[in-house]
Amino acid sequence: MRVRVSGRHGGWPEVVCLLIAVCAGLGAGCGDSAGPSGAADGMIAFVSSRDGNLDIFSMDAYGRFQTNLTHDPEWADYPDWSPDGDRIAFVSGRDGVPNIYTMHADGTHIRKLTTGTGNLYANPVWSPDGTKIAYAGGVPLDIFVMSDIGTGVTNLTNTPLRQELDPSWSPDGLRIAYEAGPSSNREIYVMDADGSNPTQITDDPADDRAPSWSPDYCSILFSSRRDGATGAP
Ligand SMILES: [Ca+2]
Ligand SMILES: [Ca+2]
Repeated sequence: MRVRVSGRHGGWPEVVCLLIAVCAGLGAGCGDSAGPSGAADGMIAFVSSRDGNLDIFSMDAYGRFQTNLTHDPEWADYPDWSPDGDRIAFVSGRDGVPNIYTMHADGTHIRKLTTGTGNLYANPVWSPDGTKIAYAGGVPLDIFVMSDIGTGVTNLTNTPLRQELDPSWSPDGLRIAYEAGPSSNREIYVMDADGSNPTQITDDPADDRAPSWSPDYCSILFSSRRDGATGAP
């Protein structure tokens, strides 16, 4: 059985996790709380194949009330709660090809946000103010952001020869961390939320992936194979 646990800003990876202090350019915001994180009612979204294919489930923090929210013959993956806990963004192949959708937290009111006809989509993540969704898409993957949820799509990275994925919003919504590079040696980058000033912040021959900002805006957690761990986030 495959299970992917996701809070509001993506799952904590299951390989070696490292914390790096992101000192450059953080300014006075470091240490300020961004307010509540995670779903407003403390629920957890996760992905499981227990019902025969990948579906998105929810449960409370004690593992109770486990509920299949998608119930579709096609797969669903990459759940991410909206900051107010009312909606979940996710990727699904329910229309034959991958696209990004939202649904209410009880699995109802499914809305298709993208109209891809064969593109890859992954990692939709809500901005802290709930007005935008960043995601990875295209071939090779770039980081995109859609404003007004479903419109105004902008390619933030636009690198035709390099893969970017796993975007993570800083708690103040001003920056996005992500991973980039070949599949065998990705590095962690940070850019402004409009795609400007991309800055590489790891430099290691091992694979570095899946960045996630600390709530106090001072550190970024990421997974790495640099200490010999195996597995993939
Ligand atoms: Ca790219
Ligand atoms: Ca690396």
